[in-house]
Amino acid sequence: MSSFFTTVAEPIRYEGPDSDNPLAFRWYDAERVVAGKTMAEHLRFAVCYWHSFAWDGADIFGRGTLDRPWINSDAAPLDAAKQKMAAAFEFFEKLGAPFYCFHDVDISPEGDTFAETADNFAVMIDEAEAHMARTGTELLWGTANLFSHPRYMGGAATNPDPEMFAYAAAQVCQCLDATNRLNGANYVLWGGREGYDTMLHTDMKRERDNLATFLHMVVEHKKKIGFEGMLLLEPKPMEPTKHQYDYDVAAVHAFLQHYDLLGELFVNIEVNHATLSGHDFAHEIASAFDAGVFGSIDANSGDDRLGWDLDRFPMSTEVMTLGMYEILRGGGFTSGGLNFDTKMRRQSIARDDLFHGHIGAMDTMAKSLLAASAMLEDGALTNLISERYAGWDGELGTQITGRSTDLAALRDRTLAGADPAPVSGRQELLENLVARYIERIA
Ligand code: XUL
Ligand code: CO
Repeated sequence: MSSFFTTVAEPIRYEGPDSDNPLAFRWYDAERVVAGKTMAEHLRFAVCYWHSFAWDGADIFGRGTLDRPWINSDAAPLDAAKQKMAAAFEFFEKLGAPFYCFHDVDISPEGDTFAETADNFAVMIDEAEAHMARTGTELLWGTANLFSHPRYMGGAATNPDPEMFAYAAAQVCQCLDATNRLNGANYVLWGGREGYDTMLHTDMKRERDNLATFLHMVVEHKKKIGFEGMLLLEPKPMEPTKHQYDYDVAAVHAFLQHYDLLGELFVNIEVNHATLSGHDFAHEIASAFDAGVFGSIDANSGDDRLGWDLDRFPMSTEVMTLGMYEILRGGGFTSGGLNFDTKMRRQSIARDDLFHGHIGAMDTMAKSLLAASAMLEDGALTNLISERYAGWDGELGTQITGRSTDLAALRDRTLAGADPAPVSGRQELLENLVARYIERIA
């Protein structure tokens, strides 16, 4: 058993909104039933390995600030990886997060050759399996890091060199097998550098075709090994590249349609990526349900003034309520969940800061669930939306949608004097209504 988080002696418990204990949940009560399911079943929280344990706070201007002794450690790489994993599982257990997520390179050191990397990975998958059995923590998803190594500077599946495509395929094959062995609920493919920095050296059609071929190979392998989880693409418009092919949910949906991949791949929507693409989080969720590609969520937030993927903890109940509302309206998660793709600020260097970040985020999501489910149950918004579109169920509406009229007939009708009166959209009233649902959470 690791004792890295020594200042947090007890598992975090629910103490209710009146608690002043910063190491307690005020809203997340795992067993509380909301709209027929427990909060734990609705929210399916996961902690991400990369920001929490594989990153020491280094940014483009300065070296690491966080206390992560296994990074740059003198210990043998596998020993350091085991120390990191023990601390990670200590954290998952004390926080009471039911799931975690990892990239292959987060949990296991890379060797000098792929064979050596694969051996290390096998050791660490055994180690993860033992920790999971001991603690009951489950894997929400695994993924391969196809963007950090210099070989991927020009992309992985979209690399101009097929050798890099092949290397990426090897990595995904290993990681999908491991995710399957660990009973992962899903497998994620974020297109780290699947895009371009400049069109001057880019054959975009070839790159998109190759990406589709890669994804078809992943689908085939998934079927071959009998992996039952969802395969998820994680849309992001830019950063690190200038333009990424998986720009947003709509672009991913069009890509899947074009390359005959619909029904095989779904989306993992990240809040900060939605912001970067110029969309609201709720918009991306609604688009995904509408297109039948909704999968899972990376819950985090950006910053109003910094246009970068900052991966802050989600702390806005206003934003998250509208997101949870769309998730509930769409039917909720199946195998997906809420992964905190979030990182500490560089100055948050106390070990227990990692708890404070996650506790606040879990409470925000629980509050948002309560507000959203009350809104949905009362039909507060749905009734107003039905009223707003009621004309489409009337005579004219059904004539238009049933195509029993045409452009000329509509002109004649208008010439004959039809002169519709506009009706208020009532946006402010509705915003106040949402605010009241948030105020009333109990
Ligand atoms: C990067 C990002 C990744 C994916 C997994 O912006 O979100 O961490 O979630 O590769
Ligand atoms: Co993410």
